[in-house]
Amino acid sequence: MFEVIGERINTSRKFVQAAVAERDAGYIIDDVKKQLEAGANYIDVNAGARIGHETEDMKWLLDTIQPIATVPLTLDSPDPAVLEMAFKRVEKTPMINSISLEKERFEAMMPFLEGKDCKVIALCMDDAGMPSSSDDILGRARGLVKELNDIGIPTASIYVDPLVQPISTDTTKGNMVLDAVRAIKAEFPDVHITGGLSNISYGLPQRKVINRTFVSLMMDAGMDSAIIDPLDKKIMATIRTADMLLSHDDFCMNFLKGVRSGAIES
Ligand code: THG
Repeated sequence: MFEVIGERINTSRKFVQAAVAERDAGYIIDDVKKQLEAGANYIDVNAGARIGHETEDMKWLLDTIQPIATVPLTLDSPDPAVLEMAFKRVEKTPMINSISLEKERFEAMMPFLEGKDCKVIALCMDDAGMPSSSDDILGRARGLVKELNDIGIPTASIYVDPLVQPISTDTTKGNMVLDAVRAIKAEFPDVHITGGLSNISYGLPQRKVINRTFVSLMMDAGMDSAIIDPLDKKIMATIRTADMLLSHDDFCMNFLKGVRSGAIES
């Protein structure tokens, strides 16, 4: 089944940033509970936006969320020192977000990841920047899978983020990432595909309809996870429906459950 990574606990969001600054635990707990009720399979925690405060903000967020976290957390930071601290504070096997092929980040992350029991999001980013073709994305995914396998992370624990890019300036960017996902899944059937989706619609109006149409195309290509707002009822309904149509929902049970609870409507 498709895995939803709830993206809302991120200090780049204005109200979350204010709640973190004021140490308003009630606001954070309420938000996480809503994401869990909406069906989040992971809760992403990103404390990167208050410069100079990431370690203490992450610590406080984790201590606030941990007691109510019925699902594992996605620890979202580029800094291995923050991740090391965070890793020690979580009870369930976390997902680490993320490693990339950028030299500095890669070299700092590898010793942190070696020997750890965790899932890992692997960004198809390197020092040349964003990938420029589907072959480029595939090549980077290949490099990341090999390096992570070499330090003992099994392919089934790797979540490749192919990096979605805007179609407003280049309409081939949709096909580029869709083709890459198909190629990655053909070569590594056990690998997961995840990522944010909203970049696809950057620069265009009515972004949400673009994002949710795109997620269903990505799911056909092999995407089985995404970092999204689970309180966006329409994208959640699209994901549940596409999962059923792709035969990932035995007896249509989750779809029917979603309809009965009112989460899915036409
Ligand atoms: N890949 C991976 N990790 C990621 C991303 C990704 N982590 C961060 C980000 N992208 C996903 N998380 C968020 C969290 C919040 C918002 C968007 C992405 C968000 N944005 C509002 C907007 O864009 O309009 C504005 C924020 C606000 O409320 O002020 O909410 O791609 N691996």
